[in-house]
Amino acid sequence: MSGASPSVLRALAPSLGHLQKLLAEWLASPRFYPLPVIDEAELRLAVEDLERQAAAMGRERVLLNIVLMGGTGVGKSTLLNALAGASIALASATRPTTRDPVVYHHRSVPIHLLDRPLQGCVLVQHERPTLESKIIVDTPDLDSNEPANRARLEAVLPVADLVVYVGSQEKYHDRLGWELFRKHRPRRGFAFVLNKWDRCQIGLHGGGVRPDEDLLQDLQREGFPQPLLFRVSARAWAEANGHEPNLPEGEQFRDLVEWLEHGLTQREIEVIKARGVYQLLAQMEQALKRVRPPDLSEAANLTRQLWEKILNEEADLMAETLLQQVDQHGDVIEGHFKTALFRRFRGITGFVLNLGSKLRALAAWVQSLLPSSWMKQLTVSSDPSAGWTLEAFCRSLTEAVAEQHLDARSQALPDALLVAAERGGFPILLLIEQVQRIRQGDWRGSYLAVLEKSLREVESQWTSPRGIRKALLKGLVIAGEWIPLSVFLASLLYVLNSFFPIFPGWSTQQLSPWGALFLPIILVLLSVVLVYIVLRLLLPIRWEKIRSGFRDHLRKRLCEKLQAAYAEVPVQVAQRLLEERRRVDGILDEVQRTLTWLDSREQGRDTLTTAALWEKTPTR
Ligand SMILES: Nc1nc2c(ncn2[C@@H]2O[C@H](COP(=O)(O)OP(=O)(O)O)[C@@H](O)[C@H]2O)c(=O)[nH]1
Ligand SMILES: [Mg+2]
Repeated sequence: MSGASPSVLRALAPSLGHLQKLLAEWLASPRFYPLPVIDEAELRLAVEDLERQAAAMGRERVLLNIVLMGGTGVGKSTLLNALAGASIALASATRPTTRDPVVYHHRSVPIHLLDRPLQGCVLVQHERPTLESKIIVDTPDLDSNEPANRARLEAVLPVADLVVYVGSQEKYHDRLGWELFRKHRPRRGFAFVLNKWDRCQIGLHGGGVRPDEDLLQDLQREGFPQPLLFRVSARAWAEANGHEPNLPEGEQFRDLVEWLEHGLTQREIEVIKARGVYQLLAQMEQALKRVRPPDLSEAANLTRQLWEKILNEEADLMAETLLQQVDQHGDVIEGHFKTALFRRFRGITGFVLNLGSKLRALAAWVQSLLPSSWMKQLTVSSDPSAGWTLEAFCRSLTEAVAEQHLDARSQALPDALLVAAERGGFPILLLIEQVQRIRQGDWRGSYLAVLEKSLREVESQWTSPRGIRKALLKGLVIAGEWIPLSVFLASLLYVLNSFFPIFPGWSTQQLSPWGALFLPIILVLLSVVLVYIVLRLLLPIRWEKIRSGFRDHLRKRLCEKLQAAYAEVPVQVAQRLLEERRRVDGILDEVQRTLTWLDSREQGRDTLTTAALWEKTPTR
């Protein structure tokens, strides 16, 4: 990274603006894949940063924010006063004090061009042309007992392009300061001031560890092989009043001023800005990679397979449970099927076969007319035509089974599915909500529908059969219509012939009047009984026979219900994640394109400045 020219920065502005928009839109849109709080906070900060940088880079003059940061009493304010050559920042031995950051800037910089967090600070203007594009900020102590001070510092740090970390002989590696340094160094350049150099001298002659060397070693360990470090006696300069102060050996305030005024050329400023943007983008790249939803297509397929197996087994078990309950009412179902079958018959056979149910309907009607006290004495039959409906029958069955078994099973099923998902490598956190919602569905209603539908399916199989059974039934229906009628007509003729011989050749016995009356009836009934016997023999309706077909239907329907509810969930979730992943990839591509472009512009050359101000460990 080096040699960023204004044209580079200006060319960067639209890309940053575009990225900011993409990122902000994505953060504002509803997301299925959860974003860790820390990453979300980082990306939100990045949005602000991008907006700020895009605006700053689009301008004619690029400004550099230099923020003095350090523990309480190290002499930051004294240093700013020394730099300003006047007492502009309150420096004192008594603390803690609440104070606003002091912003030292050139007169030509209008307030609205200062970054927003700086606009509300104490603003001190100067007319030094060598500091025209540099804004120096004295901040409240980072280890202040006053939370408000810390908050003020935290508000200013994000807009720092360059941090001057100020320490003193007794305080240059305190925990809080070092933490802040570590937090911000990937994003900002760092220079170091070891203040109160006059005091350090005392230690030097005592033969102890030199604080400057100790600090340099610490910084080397942190990845700064050649940090920019100034040994300074700020108080001496602040109190000098234009006179030459009495300075300890190796004091470097002049070097610090020289660097600030002349070392940080416009070109250097731009390098630092470009580097800052580069670091911002590199961090965004890392954050986006972290929050990129995973591709779970394979895990979803595997999980679906595992689920299908579980759902099949579950359907089998549920079907068996329902079947056991239905078994207890096999006779009712037989009766219902028979009634339905009998309805196919017409003529005399139809009349006789359906007589039973007609009588029962009549009985039920009469019953409904009787006072209720009487009703109790008359047993209410579970018969298919007197107020009995398949729906009500199924409902009471379902409710009984649900209470005993099915409810518990439907509650436990999702847990089994989630365990299997884990085995399939699918993060269950992504499934819990969906699965929970399905679990809370109206499962009793589903079981009822399945039971009723299955019963109706077998009913139609048995009462409207196909193939050879269809032909048989058709034959029987025809036989049932014509045989009794023919028998009736034949017996009528026979009876008539016995009284008035119409056919002289047909020898008939003399019939008694009773015989003449009953013979046709008996013969007709016998023929109906015959049809009925043949019907029972050829198309028997017995629960044991109905049962296995019914079980198959039940299994199939239950399986369909369970599969429809659950099986697709992993794949759907994976698909959703893929869509979100594509969106993140879109932003990531944009970030990487910009980084590559910056790389190509900078041709990987480090200037002395960036080598010193930035840690060595590459962030990308
Ligand atoms: N001996 C010595 N004392 C200093 C020096 N610079 C600042 N001080 C004193 O350190 C105390 C804290 O200074 P101040 O600027 O308020 O520190 P801040 O909290 O970092 O802003 C004051 O009493 C200063 O006079 C220095 O170079 N040498
Ligand atoms: Mg101060």
